[in-house]
Amino acid sequence: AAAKTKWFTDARFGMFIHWGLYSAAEGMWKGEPLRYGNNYAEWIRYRNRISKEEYGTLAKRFDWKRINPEEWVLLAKKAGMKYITITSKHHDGVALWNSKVSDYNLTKLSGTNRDVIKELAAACKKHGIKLGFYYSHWVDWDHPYGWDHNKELTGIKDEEYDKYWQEKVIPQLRELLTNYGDISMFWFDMWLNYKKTVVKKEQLDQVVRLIRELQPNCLINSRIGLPADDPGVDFESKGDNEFGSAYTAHPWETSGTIAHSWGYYGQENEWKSTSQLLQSLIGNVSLNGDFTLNVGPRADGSIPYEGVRRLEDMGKWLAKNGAA
Ligand code: JFZ
Repeated sequence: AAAKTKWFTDARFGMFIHWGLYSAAEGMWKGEPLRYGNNYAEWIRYRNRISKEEYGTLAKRFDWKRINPEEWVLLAKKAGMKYITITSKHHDGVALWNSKVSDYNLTKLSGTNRDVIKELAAACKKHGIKLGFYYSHWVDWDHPYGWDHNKELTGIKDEEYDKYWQEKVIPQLRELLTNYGDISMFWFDMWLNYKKTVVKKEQLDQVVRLIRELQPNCLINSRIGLPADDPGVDFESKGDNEFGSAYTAHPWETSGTIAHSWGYYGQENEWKSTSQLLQSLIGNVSLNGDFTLNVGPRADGSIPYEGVRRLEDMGKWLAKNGAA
């Protein structure tokens, strides 16, 4: 197991990318700001109760002449990062790739022939950066039987939820594990405990088996919802405020975002300072952990200047002071 995770513990620093239809909304919907909650711009479909059809029109705002995933990879390299984890499907249920499982994906909705995941995979390969996929398995606001928090009130039958799992989660993961070359990790999302939610242990085990079968070297994070010492978990994902917090025997990382929101937020005003970000990185590395730092590009693919500047400054610091 140690050999399998060596690249990850050696990597120290990675890039998280939150990018999807929500990036085009920029935290505003029809002149109304993102409704109150966690203030995450990527939650706008749920917070502002946007219909499927209307939400889909955000795809028209993507500027395909400008979008170039290779730029993300080059920036990651400049910052001294060794891997990239991108939101292949966030809670909104929209696949970023040209998925055959559901037409509700970025390629089809924006009427392009581009597949951003394919382009990112090629750029990562070209520049020696490892590629991982964030995939929202538990929450899906699009599939009629996917989980959204309204279902805490309405309830959902186990058979219905399994329909979502078998119709969408499993076939989409199969696509991601088959069509995009070597995948270094799957970063599943949400703290969930299968004993307390709609998700069943067997469903999580099914996902683990699929990954082990198709890509035995691909790492799986603890946010899949299994205990950190479960054989299905390769590394532990800590929360945004758990930098260098507790020693753990397992390989681990903290994911943090460079501002407050994960997805692009036009009104963002909580950018972390470069020294705070460096302290998070150093704090984790001192306890043998990684730091996965998130950026939220706009719908034209560009990363805001505030983010670029911080990543470049971190890269400069690392070039001077980091271990080779
Ligand atoms: C989740 C997502 O809802 C969010 O949109 C983003 O993708 C982030 C990386 O993950 O948000 C969480 C979930 C749990 C905690 C914090 C953010 N938590 O328990 O601290």
